[in-house]
Amino acid sequence: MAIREILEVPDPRLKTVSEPVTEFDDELRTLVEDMFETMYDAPGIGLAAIQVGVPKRVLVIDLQPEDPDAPPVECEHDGHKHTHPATKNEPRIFINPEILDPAEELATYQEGCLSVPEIYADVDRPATCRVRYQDLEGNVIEEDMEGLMATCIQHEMDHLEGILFIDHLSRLKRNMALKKLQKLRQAA
Ligand code: GNR
Ligand code: NI
Repeated sequence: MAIREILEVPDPRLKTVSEPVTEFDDELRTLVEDMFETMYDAPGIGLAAIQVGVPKRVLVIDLQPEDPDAPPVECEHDGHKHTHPATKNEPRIFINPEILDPAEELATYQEGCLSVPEIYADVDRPATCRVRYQDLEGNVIEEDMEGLMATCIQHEMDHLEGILFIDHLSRLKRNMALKKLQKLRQAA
């Protein structure tokens, strides 16, 4: 496993339209492992392969990343005392995902993106949707999404088309966001 470098704006590779996965092989499994490690390290709740420079239609999501600062929970069973992390990870893998039946109703979330660090803005997206995707073995699965999961998967699917959340903002707001990012970088 390895943490990979996350591409940031204005890297032109972030505008790539990613290619479908055709081989469900070791290379894919290594990519997915590295994406989780990179996402948890960042930390973020989702990551698209293009964010680590790989133009393949692969997403990972975990809405409940383990909080490294949370105090561990002590528990006792079978006569043994032990500690475990306070939150449980829920890693999800989506290969070749497609959105079906996006709701007309919109939901607004304040979004951020590991490729647009330290910038946050409200984005409206369909509140619910159905997603058809493949798992690591290539099995096709359909699932209904709502809440933060619906928003997050739509944000990640945009990356597969070379679209960033700031592309959903007005030109004025997008330019303000990019200027702010430039300033933050100069200060660093
Ligand atoms: O970590 C992330 N948080 C987030 C918050 C609201 C909506 C979408 C996201 S995804 C983002 C990680 C990322 O950049 N994924 O592409
Ligand atoms: Ni993102």
